Amino acid sequence: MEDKQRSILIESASRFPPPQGVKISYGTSGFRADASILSSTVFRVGILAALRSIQTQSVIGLMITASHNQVSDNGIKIADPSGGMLTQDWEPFADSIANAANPEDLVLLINEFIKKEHIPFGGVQSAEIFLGRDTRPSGESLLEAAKQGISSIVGAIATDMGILTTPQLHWMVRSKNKGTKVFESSYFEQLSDSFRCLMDLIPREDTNISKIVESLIVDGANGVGGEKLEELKKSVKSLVIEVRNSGKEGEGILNERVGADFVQKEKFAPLGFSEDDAGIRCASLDGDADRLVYFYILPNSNKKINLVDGDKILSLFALFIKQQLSVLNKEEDTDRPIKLGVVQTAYANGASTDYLKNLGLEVVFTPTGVKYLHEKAAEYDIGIYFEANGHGTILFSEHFISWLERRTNELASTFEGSEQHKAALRLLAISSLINQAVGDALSGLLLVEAILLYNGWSIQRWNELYQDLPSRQLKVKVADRNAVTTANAETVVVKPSGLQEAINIEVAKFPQGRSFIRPSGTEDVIRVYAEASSQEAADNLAKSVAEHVHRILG
Ligand code: G16
Repeated sequence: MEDKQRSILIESASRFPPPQGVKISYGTSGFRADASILSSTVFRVGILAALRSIQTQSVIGLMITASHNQVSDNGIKIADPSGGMLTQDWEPFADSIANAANPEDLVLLINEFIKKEHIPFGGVQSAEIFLGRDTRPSGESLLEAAKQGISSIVGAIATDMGILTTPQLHWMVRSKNKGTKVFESSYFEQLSDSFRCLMDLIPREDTNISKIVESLIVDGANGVGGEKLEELKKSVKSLVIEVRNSGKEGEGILNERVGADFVQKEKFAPLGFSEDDAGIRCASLDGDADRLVYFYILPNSNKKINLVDGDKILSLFALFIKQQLSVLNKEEDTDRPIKLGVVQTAYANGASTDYLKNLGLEVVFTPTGVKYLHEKAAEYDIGIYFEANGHGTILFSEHFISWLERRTNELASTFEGSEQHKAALRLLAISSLINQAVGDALSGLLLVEAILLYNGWSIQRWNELYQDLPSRQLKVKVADRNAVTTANAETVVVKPSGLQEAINIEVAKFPQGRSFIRPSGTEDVIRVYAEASSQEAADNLAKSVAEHVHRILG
């Protein structure tokens, strides 16, 4: 490293000293902690992003957000050139620089990494990083720290894209690197145009549209998603959407008893909803709008809900795509069978997995975190992945899209307007509507709405696809959550010894019992999941497993 570069780094890093006595770890989707201790981490991630941009000769994205966490937390997510999460190979480097004790150690680590990764560093170099942030009050100063980190690498520039949802920033990075438009207006245009295209392909005479055109109520978690949905609404006039908890001044606090995480974990209506909304189709976004769940309030239930979670969204998408493929895929049309696969995690309700397998689909499991699911889904022509918490999307391989485009053109010239032609057009519209960079609550919501309209289904009918096994999730605060290691897509505890045996004994007591634990990568807790044949049994199983966690981990 040249002297000039070294001294810029030393000087700027000295303005962002790391917090004393705290180890910061790269978690499920980047760094996350109380905002007050994050400036040095965010500054250093700015450096990492510049190096990644130099190495890949592409734009990298940095999003300042703590997603579903409480408002006093913040964090940073990194978008790789494809728009997906940072490659896992770079995570150890992220960890090590975040924890370097002083500027000299930091420079040493950077130097070693540049050599190890053969990054063409020094001389004439350029890097560009897109920055975005959600609506957290700490976002502005952390964004400034990221800018300082970026500008401490010679030739690197930061482009502030403003207040965005996380998926919008990932979409912009992907678009920029593909050479297409990156404006926020282009994002809204792509979503609304492809939604309209899907709507035009609905066989109107068959649908009972009136049943579901009644308004959809969306809980915006008092975050950035509510504001952006208001914007999107303007160009999808065929949907009647009422946004609550939209983040407007005085409406409530970000993620506090609102949002997808709250609704999914508590199975309870968010603030701002009442018994008067019973039976109406409702949806909930999380704090940075990369998760989506649906629900409806049960009448006279004190705001209890029926949750229509990520597993049911996955099932709706998988069923629809499978139907379109079977209309389209006459044997003679393809040179090889189209590979459609779905990816879930251990949190997927057992009933959803059975349902998907009964549809004849290949179902595979990965650990929690979209970075794992996304990677797996990319192995298919069409890979659909969803976590039960509502984070997921659909990936279409380039090979499949080229085939589909060719096929659509052939059908347009021979069988224009045929069911086969329409199925091809629908699949193309989905590939453009769904955000293929990362799970996106807004694009997911439009696809759900389009499919419900196509099927003429109410939310209640959708919910009847299968009946969830009762489940319960708990959080346990322990002395050191990193003392737990797991295997087999997080279904088995490897360490500490004795814990898995204790879980097995509990599970055996309950018919259809299943339970696992894992350290959260976004909060300082151990998560406990339990499933059983009745709600009471699932609650009891979760409680007894949580007690073992507490007993063994302190
Ligand atoms: C992030 C990840 C998700 C993961 C969630 C919870 O979501 O992107 O894949 O499911 O954290 O992770 P954990 O259980 O490790 O806390 P988000 O929406 O919070 O960014």
